Amino acid sequence: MHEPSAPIPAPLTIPAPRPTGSGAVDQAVAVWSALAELGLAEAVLSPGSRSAPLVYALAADEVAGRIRAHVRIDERAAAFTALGLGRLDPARPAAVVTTSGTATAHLHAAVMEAHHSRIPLLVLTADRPAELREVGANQTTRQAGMFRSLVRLAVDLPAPTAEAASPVELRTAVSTAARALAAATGEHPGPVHLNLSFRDPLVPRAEESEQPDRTAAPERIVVTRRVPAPAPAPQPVPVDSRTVVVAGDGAGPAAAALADAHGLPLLAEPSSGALMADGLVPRHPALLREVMADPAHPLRPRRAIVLGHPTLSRPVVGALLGAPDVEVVVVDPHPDWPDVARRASLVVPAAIGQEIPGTGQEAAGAGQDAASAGAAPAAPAAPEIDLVQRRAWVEAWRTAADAAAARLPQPWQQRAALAVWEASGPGDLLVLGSSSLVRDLEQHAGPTSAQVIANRGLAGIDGTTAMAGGLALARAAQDGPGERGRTRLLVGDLTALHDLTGLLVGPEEPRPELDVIVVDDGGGRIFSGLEHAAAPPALLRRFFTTPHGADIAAVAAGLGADARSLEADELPATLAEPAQGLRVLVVQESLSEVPRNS
Ligand SMILES: Cc1ncc(C[n+]2csc(CCOP(=O)(O)OP(=O)(O)O)c2C)c(N)n1
Repeated sequence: MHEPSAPIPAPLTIPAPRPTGSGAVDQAVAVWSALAELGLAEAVLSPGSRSAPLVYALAADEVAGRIRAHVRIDERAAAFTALGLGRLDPARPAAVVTTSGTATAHLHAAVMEAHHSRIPLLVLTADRPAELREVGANQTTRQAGMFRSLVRLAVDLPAPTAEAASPVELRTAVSTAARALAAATGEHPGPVHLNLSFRDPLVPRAEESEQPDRTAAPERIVVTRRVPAPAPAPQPVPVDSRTVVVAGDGAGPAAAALADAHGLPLLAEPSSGALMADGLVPRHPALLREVMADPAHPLRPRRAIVLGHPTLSRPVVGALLGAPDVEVVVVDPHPDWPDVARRASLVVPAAIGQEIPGTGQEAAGAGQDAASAGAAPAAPAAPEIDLVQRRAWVEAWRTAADAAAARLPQPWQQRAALAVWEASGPGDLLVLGSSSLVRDLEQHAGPTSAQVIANRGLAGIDGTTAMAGGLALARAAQDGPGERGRTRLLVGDLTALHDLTGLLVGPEEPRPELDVIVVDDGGGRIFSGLEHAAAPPALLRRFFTTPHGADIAAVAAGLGADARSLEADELPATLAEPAQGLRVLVVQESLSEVPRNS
């Protein structure tokens, strides 16, 4: 028999909502009450009529003050804001609420990112009742189930009775909301979709005098609380002196712990959450390219243990994890583990390293080989002390990585990215956009104690500013005053322009404390470094680089941000200034040479 490991939680109930004269509002009150009871504390709403019951319900006595509301005009910005708001605490996702029709389509990108990044997200879309579907009713489309396999749960909840939701309708809504939250935060975290049909009236109608006796104890509705399964038990993974640990996006401290327990080199992405490891090999991609191009290279690994979601560099994802002589082991508790080269021989939900005996000598040999090639001083060979040999190997990796990185060009954009990286320390949160800057940091940045987050689920350039705003708002709500550092977002100019509505935070809304640093080089630099670099220059420029000629600081200021343009050399000093509110710093190489649309 198993001993119970945790106290049994007490049953959870909410009061049945007081009748409002609108079944839709009654049901919305019940849904919010249940979600609040289960820990949901943030909701992002976009304006619309069909979703009005969810707005009125937020102000109802049963809910008021328990869920913080944020309003965004653009549903895509709303959804990415919710993604950021729910990202720091996997047990407390945020909700996004829209009206019916095309509004729902704008949620799609955030739902995709939430699916691939495994971020809990509650999507609540309002819809018309069955009698108004497929008959040409205004703003009515086939939105039930529209996110298909991207969501962990999709429910098309029928509309409650017009004037008052019945007990079974309320119980159904509450139980569905609880099930949705459990699915979003369960063993495979991600987005869920509740399509809520509302029948007129959509506004509360009851006069105070018509309310039932407010002193009577209301009937209570049970709220299902699902206790999540315990974290999976670690399974042994083979480790030897030629093993490296790869920490992709979101790998977390487990990657650092595994590497350090065995003295292994750790090849970590900036948003891995593992950059504190002793075995970290900063600036590894250029070296890894050399290592994997040479089957006899003294640093060549024979095994890679992968945690998180690696996507950034071809030397890691293609050359290392695709090499026929490298055994790939993946550590991932979810059914959609990453294995791009389809070479993983073992997948475990959590790992504990198990040394393969008899390979200790080779680590010392590798360290000495690399050192004699001018890469690292050899540690004294001490075969009986395995960790000493391993340290020599890690040192050899580090020294060779620095040497390979030093041979690369250092464009001004990269220096700007490093200035932002270096300005971020303990307590700070750095959000990285997709594209070249995150790769610059993977190639050139050192360790950091700042928290680093990026949308690497699908690496979109959409919604990044809104997502960072959500993160900043969540941090402000979590921490006591004065305890948190700054939240910064580092993006390219196309990424910034793509999500301008992410800057649109109305004057009555909670305002994110956020620095948006835009490295404006007049288009997408990334394409010049890919195979398209060989394209005819005019074609590369117009169809890939995509010059825009926009004055981003002026646009951002027009949207209400405290925005300014500055030259790259001014960035370190500007970042060191005490900052407040939503700032946009548009960094250019030289302010006098920026082409503008007239
Ligand atoms: C929504 C979306 N559209 C298109 C892309 C393809 N894409 C990847 S990077 C990029 C250019 C980004 O340019 P910028 O933000 O200026 O960054 P830079 O490359 O200059 O660092 C584009 C269009 C994408 N990732 N996501």
